[in-house]
Amino acid sequence: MGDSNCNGTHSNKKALLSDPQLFEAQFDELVTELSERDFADPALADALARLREVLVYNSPGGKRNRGLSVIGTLRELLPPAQLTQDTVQRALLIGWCIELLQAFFLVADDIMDGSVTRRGQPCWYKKDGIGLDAINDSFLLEGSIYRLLRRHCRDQPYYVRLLELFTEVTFQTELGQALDLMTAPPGQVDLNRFTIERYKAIVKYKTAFYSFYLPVAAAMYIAGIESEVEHNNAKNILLEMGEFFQIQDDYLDCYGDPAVTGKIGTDIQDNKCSWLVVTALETMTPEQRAELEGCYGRHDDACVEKVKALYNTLQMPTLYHKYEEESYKRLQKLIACHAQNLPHSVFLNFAEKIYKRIK
Ligand code: DMA
Ligand code: MG
Ligand code: MG
Ligand code: MG
Repeated sequence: MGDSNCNGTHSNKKALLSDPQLFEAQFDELVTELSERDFADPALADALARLREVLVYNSPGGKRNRGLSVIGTLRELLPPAQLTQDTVQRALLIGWCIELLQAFFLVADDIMDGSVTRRGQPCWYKKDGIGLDAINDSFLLEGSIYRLLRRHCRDQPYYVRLLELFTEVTFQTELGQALDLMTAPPGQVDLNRFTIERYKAIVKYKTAFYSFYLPVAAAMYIAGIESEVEHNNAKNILLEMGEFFQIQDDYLDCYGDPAVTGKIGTDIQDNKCSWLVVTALETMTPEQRAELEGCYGRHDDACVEKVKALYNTLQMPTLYHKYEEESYKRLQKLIACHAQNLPHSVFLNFAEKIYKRIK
């Protein structure tokens, strides 16, 4: 998924742009389409201006990995001759739909997690005059996905598959968020809840489906690959990658640099079933467990510092880096035996992007 995807026809200037450049270039058009073209009723002007504002505030600043991997995967699946300009534009558009799905989840997630910053700016609900109206804004972001898919893909043979994929993955993510929230009731610390089994269920559903399976499955449907066996093979590998990705997210919540990640961690305060707490519990003494019981899940800065000090005593960064190495090796094996008919590059490109990331 490099920057040199200048596919053929040099007569068209657009063909000289890289996928990330084409992707960014599509955004303004998409905002205009959603906020100006669809509804002619002047009575809606204020609401559509709000939609524009929501889109513009909550879409930029991310890494774009999810959105760009639709076209990235498609380029691995189809020979260049079959990749017409239209197909490329449609794959980018579907990529934007995944970015919108992500924006929808994040606006809501930040409210539920009581977060302060996202992508280096205040969370949308934290802005003056927004507050819990952000809930409806998250619905607008979700609804925008289906307006775009309808306008751009309804005549495609894969349209229904794509709709089912987006709705299914959305529901899986919502179930995952439900597990995440139920396992972290505010003010009720119960370390017995934090098992590795519960952890794996949470991250599979809240992160892996939408972040990893969704973009690849979408590209597979565009390329005409519908077989359940093929999709399950891909899912196997991608859910494993998704699990690792969330483990990284949990690690970075505590050990990342907010200037780089763009967000300030809240997992300790929020009583979250994070990889750090689950793993730390496996190695700590009963005394340390009692100490943790007293300071986890509290919004008091001194308590948070105590938890972090305990993580350091238990050498969590070292354990994490060990885990990262092992996970990388496991993944390489999984790709070697499960990728089957799919090009290994589809998965290797992904792996390259996520391992050793710092944001
Ligand atoms: C992310 O979980 C899951 C979704 C569906 C947004 P999280 O709360 O750990 O994410 P973040 O660290 O980005 O707030
Ligand atoms: Mg969060
Ligand atoms: Mg969350
Ligand atoms: Mg997190």
